[in-house]
Amino acid sequence: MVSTTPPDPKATAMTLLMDTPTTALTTPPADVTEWVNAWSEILTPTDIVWCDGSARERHELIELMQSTGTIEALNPDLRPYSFVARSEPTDVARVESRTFVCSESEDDAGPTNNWMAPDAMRAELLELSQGAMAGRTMYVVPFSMGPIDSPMARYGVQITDSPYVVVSLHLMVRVSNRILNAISGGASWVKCFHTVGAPLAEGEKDVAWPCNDTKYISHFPESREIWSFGSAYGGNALLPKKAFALRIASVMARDEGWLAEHMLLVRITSPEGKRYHMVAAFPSACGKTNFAMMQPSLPGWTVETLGDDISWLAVDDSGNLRAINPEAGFFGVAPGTSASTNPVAMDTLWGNTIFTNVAVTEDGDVWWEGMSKPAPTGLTNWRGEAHNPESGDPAAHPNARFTVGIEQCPSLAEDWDNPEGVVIDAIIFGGRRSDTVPLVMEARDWDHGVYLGATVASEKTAAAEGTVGELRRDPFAMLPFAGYHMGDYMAHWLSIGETLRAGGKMPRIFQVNWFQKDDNGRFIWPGFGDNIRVVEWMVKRIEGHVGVNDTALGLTPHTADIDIDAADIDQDTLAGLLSVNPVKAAADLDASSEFLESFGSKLPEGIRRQLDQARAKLQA
Ligand code: OXD
Ligand code: MN
Repeated sequence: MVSTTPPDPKATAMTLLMDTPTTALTTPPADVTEWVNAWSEILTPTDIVWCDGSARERHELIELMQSTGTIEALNPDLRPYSFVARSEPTDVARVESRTFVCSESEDDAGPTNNWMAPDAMRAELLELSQGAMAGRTMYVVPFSMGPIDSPMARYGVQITDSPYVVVSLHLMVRVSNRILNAISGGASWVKCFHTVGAPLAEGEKDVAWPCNDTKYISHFPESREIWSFGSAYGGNALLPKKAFALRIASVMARDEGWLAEHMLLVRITSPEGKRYHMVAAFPSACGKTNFAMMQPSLPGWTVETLGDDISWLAVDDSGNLRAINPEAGFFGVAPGTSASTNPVAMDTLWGNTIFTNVAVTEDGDVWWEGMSKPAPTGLTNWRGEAHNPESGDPAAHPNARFTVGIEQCPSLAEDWDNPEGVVIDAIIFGGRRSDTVPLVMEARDWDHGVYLGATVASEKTAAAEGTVGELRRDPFAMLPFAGYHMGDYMAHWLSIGETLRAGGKMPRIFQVNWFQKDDNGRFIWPGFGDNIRVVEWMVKRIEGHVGVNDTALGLTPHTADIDIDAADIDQDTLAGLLSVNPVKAAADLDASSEFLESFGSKLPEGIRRQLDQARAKLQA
C-alpha cells in the first residue's frame, strides 16, 4: 500500500515486533485481478488497494480509522499502540440465523445448516451489492491459512471495504504478497468477498461502525467461495476464520481426506520432560483460549500454546495424525479473562491489540466483567456512554473481544510456525454442562470417541445470537461451522479412524466437562490451571499407568488417580464429579438420539451402533 505519512517511530517499533515479512509483488495473478475487477464493477468502490500485510500498511489504516472514529487509542503508557472499537449494538456476534451453506444440493447442507440454492443466493446478494462500496475503498487482502509453503496450508484472498477487517486480518492470519506470487505459480485459493453493505452518497459523512441491518454470511462449498454482506463483526466478517478455516475447509477436508476442526492445539510437557500434543474441541466461549494458555497448578508441568480456536489435522505418510493451527492470532472473548483465570492472555494483551466492545477506564485502559473486583468507577461502557453500575447492565459486552497476533503470547511454542505441524496424542471433546456429563471420560476406542464428539451438547454462550444458557446439541463443537451434512461429517470422522487403524499411532479420545454446578449454581471443579490434573490423568492413561471404571457412558478415572493435592476440592466432591447419574444419562441419551436420528439415512451405521450400545449399557 502506498503511504502518505511516515509512521510514528515509536509505534513502528512496536508494530514491527509482529510484522509479517513481505515480498515485492510482481504482477497480481490474472485470475485474482479478473475476480477483483468483476466485483469492482458491481460494488463501484472509489478505489482499490492491494494489501501487502506490512506494518506500514497497518499503521496507515489505524490512522485512518482513528480519523473516522472507528477506533480510539487507549492510553499508550498503559496499553501501547492499542485501540478500542465500538460496534453497532446490532452487530455484536456471529449471526447463525443469517449464515448459509449454499451447496448445489440442499441435502448436502443437511438439517443443521441454513440452505438456499446457490443461484438464488447469488442473485439476491448481487442485487444487494450493486454499488455497495460506493464512496469506500476496496481492499484486496491475500492470506495464507497455515505456514506459507506448508503442505497443509491453504490460500485465500478477501476483498473488503472495512479497514477494521483488514487490520484484524493482519493480526489474525498471515497476510502477504507471497500468497499472490504463489497463486501466480498455480496455487488454488478461496474467494472471500465481504462488504459492510453501507455505501456512502457523495459528501455523506461516514459513521464509526458502518454495517447493514440485512446480513448474509453465505458459503458456496463447490466453488470454494464466501460472500458476506452487512456485518463487520468477528466470524461474520473475518472470513479466513470461521467461514474459510472451518466451513469451506471442512468441505475441502472431506474431499481431500483430512479434518478442519474447532479445536485448540497445545503441547503438554510432563515433569519427566516427555511431550504430548493435544487438540480440544469446545464450543464458542467455553474456555479454549484459557486451556490453550494454561498455567498448570501441578509442579513440573508446562503447557505451550500452538492454537486456541481452529486446528487442521491430516494423516501423514507414516500414518500419524498431524495438526497445524491455520491462524496466526487470537480473536478471544475478553469478559472473564483476568490475571487469575488467564495470566498468559493478560500478558499477551500488553499492547498492539484491538479491543472491541470492551469498557474503558478513566485513565484510558480497558476493562471487562471478571477482570477485577470491584469494577473501577468512572467506566465508559461498550456503547461509549458513562457506565451506570446500578443499571445491572454489563460495562463490556459479554461477547467483547481482543484481537492480537499470536507472537505476543508468552506461552507460544517456539516452533508454532513449523510447516510440518505436530503429531497428536489425544483429542478432547467438551461442552458446558451443569450436570449429567462427568469431569472426564475416555472413549473405549476411536468409534466410541467419534460418538462422544457426536453427542456433545453445551449451554449457549454470548458468542452467537440466541438465549444464553439454553442447552443445544453441538456435535464436535462444529454445529455452526460444519460446511456440509453433519451425518456425512460424522462418517468422515469414522473413515479417518479407519485410515489411522491401518498404520500409525491412534490418538486417545477423551471427553471433559469443567462446568458442573452445585445446588447453589456455583462451579464445583476449580478449572483453569487445575485442569492440568485431568490432563495428567490423560497422560497416565496414554502411558498405561492407571486403570478405569467402565461406565455406561465411557471409561472414568478411579478417584484416587486424579491428583487433587493442594487443590480446593476433596475426594468426595471429586467422586461426585466423576460419577454417572443413570437417570440424567438416560434422558441425555434420548435427547442425543432424537437429534442424531434427525439425520435419517445419513446417520452413519457406526454412530447408530454406538447409540444402541449406550442404551444397552444404561439398561444393564
Ligand atoms: C469464535 C467463536 O469467535 O467460536 O471463536 O464464536
Ligand atoms: Mn471459536
